[in-house]
Amino acid sequence: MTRPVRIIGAPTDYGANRRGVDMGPSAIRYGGLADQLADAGVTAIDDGDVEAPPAEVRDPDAEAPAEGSAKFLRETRDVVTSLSDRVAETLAAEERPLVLGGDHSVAIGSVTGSARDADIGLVWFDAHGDFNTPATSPSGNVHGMPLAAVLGVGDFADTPWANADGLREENVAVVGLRDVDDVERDAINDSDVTAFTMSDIDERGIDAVVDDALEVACAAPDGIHVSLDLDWLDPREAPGVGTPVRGGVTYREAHFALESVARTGELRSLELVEVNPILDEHNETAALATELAASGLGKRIL
Ligand code: EXY
Ligand code: MN
Ligand code: MN
Ligand code: MN
Repeated sequence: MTRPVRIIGAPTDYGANRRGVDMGPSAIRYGGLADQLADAGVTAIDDGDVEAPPAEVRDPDAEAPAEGSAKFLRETRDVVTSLSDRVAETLAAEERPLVLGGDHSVAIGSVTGSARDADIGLVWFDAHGDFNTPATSPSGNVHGMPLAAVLGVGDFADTPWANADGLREENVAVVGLRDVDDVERDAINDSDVTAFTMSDIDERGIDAVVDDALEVACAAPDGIHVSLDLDWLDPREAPGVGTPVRGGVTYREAHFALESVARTGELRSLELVEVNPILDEHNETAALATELAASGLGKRIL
């Protein structure tokens, strides 16, 4: 019997430079999530959303980082702290969290919650490195920083609410990179994170790259968190994202990757982020997110 899935929405756009991604959880639900999970043979409980007041009524500079820029840092801390608790409580109840973003800053909550009292691996499917810190960020947008945050890179070492206890760089793999800032590149290369670019996928194929990424993550004893940024896919497949980058994975490659995740039997928690229905075409990116969740949770064709 597989664990029941608990759906937790995190309707934020604090970390993104475009409004609309805060409607991601609704779009993903409307895009057929319940039906897809039922098709996958998964029992799902929808836990609603964590509280996230609209950005309009908040001050982006209420809390400044020690150095550099990180907009809506206070709001991000509040949301990810409650999300982290919800994820940890879900796992303690022997259920599997499925987090719906929201911009990618919500991963700080998902990963810290999943890595509480557990040593986990992490697979990060993304066009971007998300390895900036407030000091290095060109934008001040926290959705470009969550991977650095959970690993305690740079100034994030002094930000306890953002660091994931049971996560080591050695157990982290990033897959699909094609838009990385220069300072991020250096920071990733200086770390023990394993990173695969789109060129690696071109050269070796999705199967070999995803197998290697899963081996890195599954070396951790307590299962893996999968963070799926929909901009990992090519914008032709997933137009409804705030930071599209040409040259991403195809529909089939994405499904294959998530099917490979399911085959490991190690999936502990999953999140779908950066779906922006304002930029989408007929909610197709949200619908695609629901399909990929089903693949990751073990939907079988035969
Ligand atoms: N590297 C750029 C920045 O830090 O501003 C762009 C980040 C986009 C992050 C997207 C969600 O994955
Ligand atoms: Mn991202
Ligand atoms: Mn991205
Ligand atoms: Mn294989």
